Amino acid sequence: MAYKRLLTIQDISCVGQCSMTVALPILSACGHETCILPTALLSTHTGGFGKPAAAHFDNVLTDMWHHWQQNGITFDAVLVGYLGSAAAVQTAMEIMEALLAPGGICIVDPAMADHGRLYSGFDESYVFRMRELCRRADVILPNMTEAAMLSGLSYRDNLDENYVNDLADALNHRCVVLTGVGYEVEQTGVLLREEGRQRYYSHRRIGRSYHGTGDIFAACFTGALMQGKALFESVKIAADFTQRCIENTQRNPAHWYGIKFETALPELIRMLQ
Ligand code: PXL
Repeated sequence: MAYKRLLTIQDISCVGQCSMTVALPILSACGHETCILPTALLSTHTGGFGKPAAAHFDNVLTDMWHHWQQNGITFDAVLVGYLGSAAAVQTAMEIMEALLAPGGICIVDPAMADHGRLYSGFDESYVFRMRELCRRADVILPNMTEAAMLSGLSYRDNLDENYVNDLADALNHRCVVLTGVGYEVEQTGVLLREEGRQRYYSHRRIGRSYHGTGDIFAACFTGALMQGKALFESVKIAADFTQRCIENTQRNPAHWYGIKFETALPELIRMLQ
């Protein structure tokens, strides 16, 4: 198994099974040294608990990575997730520029929107900055809403292949992993567009949509890719793992706020062997 040093930059939502509390265990289970840069501390995610208590770390982010730089610390991959402020987007951009090891890659999940709407607290200027960040990434992982916002096309929830192709074209990025691409009620999928070549992984859509699935997918995709799996193989592993996590959470209304991803970690480790 490869052992890479990764950095993930995202918030810590203390309760809610998303962002850092999901990425760190998944990347560790994938066998990688995982360093973290938390951009903010929130009591919960912003998806259903009301307004969280929050502290943003904008003032210390630059000192943090400068300290790493003084120590000659670099990363084989940087995974960027939910950031939460314009300053944190700027920091992520600077880190991607300054701290990548030779041959290292930057993966950006532009976590800012879903179901046709921005997450609370974000506005057009955040989308603009995220567009800049995505331009600098090697791989971007938008859902359909984020892809529409990044590309400037209007959002649609009933998809057809023409619209999805137009969206992938309009993103105009060398490597896009588009999630939530479903054409039927009980089906969804992931579209990989890489240097003009396109592949689609279709899988069963289970139940309603769950909070944090994008974060699970992004961490698993990154962990698999850094284990030397090919891009499309990493897409499949991440989609299968996410689906298994959802299966393990279904039929449990008390668990409306997140995904029981921990229950599927042993399976992920097997998938990577
Ligand atoms: O899952 C993405 C995410 C991460 N962090 C916070 C969020 C969300 C989505 O709503 O609110 C704080």
